[in-house]
Amino acid sequence: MVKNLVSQDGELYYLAGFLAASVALHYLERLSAELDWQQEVATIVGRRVPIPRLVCWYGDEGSVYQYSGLTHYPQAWTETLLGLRQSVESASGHRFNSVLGNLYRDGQDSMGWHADQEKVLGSNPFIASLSLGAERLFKIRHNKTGETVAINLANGSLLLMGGSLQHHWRHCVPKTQQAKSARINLTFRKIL
Ligand SMILES: O=C(O)CCC(=O)C(=O)O
Ligand SMILES: [Mn+2]
Repeated sequence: MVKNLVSQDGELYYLAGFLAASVALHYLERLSAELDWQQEVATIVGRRVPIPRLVCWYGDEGSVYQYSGLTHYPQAWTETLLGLRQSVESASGHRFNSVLGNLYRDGQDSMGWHADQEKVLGSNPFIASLSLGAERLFKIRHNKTGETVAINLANGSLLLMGGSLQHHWRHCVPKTQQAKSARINLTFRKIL
């Protein structure tokens, strides 16, 4: 049984070596070329700021997703993504109808503190997050106690978030001088 990495208020599991390193790097190359990576622009206090990573959104028709004022209409699944979804579903025992892709071009790309708590995900979403390429630090902090857990997300690893985690904890992928190369993260989700 895999150990829950948070002491309270949710579930967080880390599976290192979910994919073999060589297989994961192969997917990194393939998805870098194959997916429709977009530079999105967010409006923050009236100013338009490019978000510090590239993103893409794939899923079943109708799995429309909104966050930070941006609406994502999914593109149709590719064969590669369907294969990965199958593996992630078997390992996690959960079904997913969409995937958000994040491409961190190097250590200067990042994701700020947030929780995945959009209404369309339902109250206690189960999210499976696959890492390909450069290792990056993932931090998660409890909203009340400030308890922080840090995990190096290795190439080929799978991180699972569930239970009430998104109500009580925020997570981020900070900038770093260490990572010089690219990382793709795929977060498989279920839009209700
Ligand atoms: O890149 C990661 O590991 C985290 C991605 C994430 O938190 C998200 O897409 O909501
Ligand atoms: Mn997230």
